[in-house]
Amino acid sequence: MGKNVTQKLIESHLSVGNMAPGEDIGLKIDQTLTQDATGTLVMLEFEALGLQHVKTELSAQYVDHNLLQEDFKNSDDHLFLRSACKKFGLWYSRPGNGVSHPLHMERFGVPGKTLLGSDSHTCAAGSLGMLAIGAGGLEVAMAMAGEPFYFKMPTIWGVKLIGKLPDWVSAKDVILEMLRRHDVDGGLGKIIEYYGPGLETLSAMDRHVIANMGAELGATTSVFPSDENIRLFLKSQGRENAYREIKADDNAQYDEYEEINLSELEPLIALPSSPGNVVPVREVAGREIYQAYIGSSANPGLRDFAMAAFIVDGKQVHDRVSFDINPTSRQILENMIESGILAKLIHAGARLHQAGCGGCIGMGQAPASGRISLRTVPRNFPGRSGTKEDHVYLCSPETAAASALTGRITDPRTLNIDYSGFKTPETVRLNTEMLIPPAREDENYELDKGPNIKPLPTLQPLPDKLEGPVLLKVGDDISTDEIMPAGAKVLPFRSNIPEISRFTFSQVDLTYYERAMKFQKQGSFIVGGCNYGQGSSREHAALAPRYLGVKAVIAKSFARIHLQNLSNFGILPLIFSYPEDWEKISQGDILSIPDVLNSISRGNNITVINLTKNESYQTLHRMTAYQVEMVRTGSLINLVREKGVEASEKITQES
Ligand code: MIC
Repeated sequence: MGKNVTQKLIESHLSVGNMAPGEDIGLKIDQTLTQDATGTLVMLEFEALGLQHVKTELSAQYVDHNLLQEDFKNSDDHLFLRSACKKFGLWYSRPGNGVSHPLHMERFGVPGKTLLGSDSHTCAAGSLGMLAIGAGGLEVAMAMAGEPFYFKMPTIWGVKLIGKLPDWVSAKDVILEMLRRHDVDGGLGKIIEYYGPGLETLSAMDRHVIANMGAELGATTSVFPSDENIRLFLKSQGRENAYREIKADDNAQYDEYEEINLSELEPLIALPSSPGNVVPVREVAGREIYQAYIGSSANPGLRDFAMAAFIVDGKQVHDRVSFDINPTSRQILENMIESGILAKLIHAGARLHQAGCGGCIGMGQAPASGRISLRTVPRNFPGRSGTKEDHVYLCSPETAAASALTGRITDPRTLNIDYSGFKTPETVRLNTEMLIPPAREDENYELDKGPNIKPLPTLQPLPDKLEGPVLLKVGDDISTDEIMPAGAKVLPFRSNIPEISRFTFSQVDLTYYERAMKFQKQGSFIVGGCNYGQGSSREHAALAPRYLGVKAVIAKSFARIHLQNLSNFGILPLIFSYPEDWEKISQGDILSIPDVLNSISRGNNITVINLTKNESYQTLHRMTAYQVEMVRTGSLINLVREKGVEASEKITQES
């Protein structure tokens, strides 16, 4: 039987297991990506694991998230990362060079390679025919040390694209259509592979838009073939020699099938406060807006800015609207300048921000209270914009720019502008100056640690018996933004766990930190609904609760990256065998799991006793033998210290 692109990518990197869905597999990782907001922890972990130098083909560290420098903290982090790159042998992308995902695609992406990144949108590089996966920082640190990446072989979901996008409809509407159909958990346990004749009309950057937001579907990653459009993209970046064709065989099969007729799509928009709340723009047209925001890894391409410029050219945006332009890379900014795109935007009233993630993670540009903000970013989880009860809608650059003009949500088709489209340029102006290559022999280089950079907390092994209160009970789809917010106030503490832990669950319950501190020694539980921990890869959403004493999270289901982060930091992730038991537990109930150490090694069934209600519940753990050992020893770091960096191979072979 012929192979699809995903199978080809996995097979060529398989180091443990076999490719049957549900099997535990290990993959060789060729490249890693880290960004500053997660990278400081990755470098501290690399150091704590006693590792010396990266062993990948290429590892790149970007500084794109924490760019506002209100005091020394973020700037100290930048210098720390610079020193870690010199010491451990990574590329360093300087602050202001831009967002990791489009930059990685432009400068380092190679069809056929694997990429592991400590950012959930690492999957964007699937646009180039790479297998690119977002993961927790500890796994990225292990991959930097040359260790395989372990995960359960997903099912492969073939999405056939036919037809051609109509005028005013663009790649963002394709991924919004996927979210409209399948919501934020529709991709759990799946790799999405796009194929079919519709691909011909989608440029590499269009594919980036679609692959990037596969993260919002909960998918392990998204994959595109590497074809002529990829060759043209790499050529325009001066890297045609990196091109290699990778296509599915003619008789390739998929585990699941779906079809999207591009010709039938229309402008779509995700309503607050979930990327899965998608409706046609026309259904909400006319609502008054405060902000129109263009940029981020979800719409990073020159075309996205060019289309916005085309719409506002020679006009003025509405005087209520903050029209925020966030160039995604310095190179794109230079091309915007050279082609006149920037002048058109600025003239029309745009507010220009530095190249980076900016308002997408609440690093400035917070919207006015109770007002609508239209953004081309990938996420609109509650409060993520920095405004507590925000109203963020996700849409294409076309819809955002059209709405900026009228001051109301506007379907771009109704402006009656003659559509010109965008022709992807064959050559672009390159800027590689702010990417600093790895130094060769700098193992003695001192890590530059400012006063806010604190050592990782020591995590104790799992005790024999867990007993403590349910400190918080939450519903479905709780995102890591709700567990541990991002934003300008919190992000500067990413390298200081005791301080950042003060913000744990602050979006949901302001009393959580105080209450948790009382049980820090004894331990406590969290009860969650479906898809617990969706969204980002931030380890802080596991490490901070752990620091506050959380011993187990019992949920109906978990998001992939967060589930792994929990076991990496020694929190027991348990799944209700009977989801209706969620109803029976109340916040404040005292739960107990006696003989927990033996129970998790013996099998998958764990009984949780509710001492307050005199009931018991059946739960399951789906951990591998390797993960059980992490939880037993207290964390992956403890395990590696006990058994060496090859712990995974030893344990997997023994089990
Ligand atoms: C995000 O979009 O949520 C982030 C901020 O990029 C995160 C990483 C982080 O929390 O630092 C992600 O997507 O993993």
